[in-house]
Amino acid sequence: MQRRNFLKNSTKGTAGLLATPLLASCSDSKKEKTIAGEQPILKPIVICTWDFHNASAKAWEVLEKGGNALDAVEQGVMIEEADTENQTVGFGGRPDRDGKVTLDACIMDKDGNCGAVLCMQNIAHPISVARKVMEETPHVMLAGKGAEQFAYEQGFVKTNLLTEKSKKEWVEWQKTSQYEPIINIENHDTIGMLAIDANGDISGACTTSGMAYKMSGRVGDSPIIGAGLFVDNEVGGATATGVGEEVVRTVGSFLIVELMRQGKSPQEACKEGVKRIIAKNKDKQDFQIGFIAINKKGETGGYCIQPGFTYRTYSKEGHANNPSDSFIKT
Ligand code: SD4
Repeated sequence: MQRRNFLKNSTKGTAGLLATPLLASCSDSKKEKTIAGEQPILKPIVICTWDFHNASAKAWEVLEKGGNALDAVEQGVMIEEADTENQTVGFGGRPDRDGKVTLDACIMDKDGNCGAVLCMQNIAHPISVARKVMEETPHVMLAGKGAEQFAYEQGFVKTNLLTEKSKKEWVEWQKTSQYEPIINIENHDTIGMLAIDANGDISGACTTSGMAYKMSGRVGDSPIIGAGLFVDNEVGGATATGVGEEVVRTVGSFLIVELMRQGKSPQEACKEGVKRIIAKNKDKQDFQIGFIAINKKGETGGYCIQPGFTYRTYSKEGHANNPSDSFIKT
């Protein structure tokens, strides 16, 4: 039962009796708050797109030691940025059609502070540069050469991000140069991560090398606050993976957080977010979008267009790779 409904009901003759235990149970903010008749808040907890066990385990390690959600999501997604086997994030990411690896990332904290880097080259951990943009500059986004220059000023080291494997595949792709920005289960692994720490505060991070062989200068949803990621510490957070252009068109993550504010569960909100995208693409649904969300109670959800999307959860209740429900069933 929602707290507001509970209070409404409690005025029907039993207010005096019921109000006291309710207020008492909420009086100590350090304790896990419970509202009469509701489950206790599940925290800390971390959730991320796809089956990124190592990334979610790293974030959980930070949270379990009492670390804050911002450090947890940064350190969690850094695992994927460093993993050259993941060709959609950071070092080892697939290049644009000119052979340049350009990275997008953003981060958002409990106070609504945020930072992003767009289309940045030669830096292995764009999420940490995004955090520096948030913490060390009066700005929210830095793009291209400016972002790279700022990273060097902050002590980041120039790194060639194009691995032999990604280079070989790009050389092969050039034989046809067929530009098919279709994203499905086989060719994308962007990581979006949301965490609630022991204080109940929420932060999120999202990082990607974007679409393989994209046009030079192309930026997707992942570094765009509101599209690829949004956090409101009063409500919850959401993040996305898939065809960024479609996520931007609906400002997907912001939409999902607002739907949760209106009372939808994370699951219902993600489903509605996907339905809005479907409504704009009535004749063409051969692409993938996956949304995940978490609310203030630690409830989680995910929804996607094509079957195959999964998301990881990690809390004291254990960890799991959860298959997401999808709009298209087979
Ligand atoms: C983008 N949303 O750049 C990203 C791509 C993605 O897994 O999610 N790939 O549009």
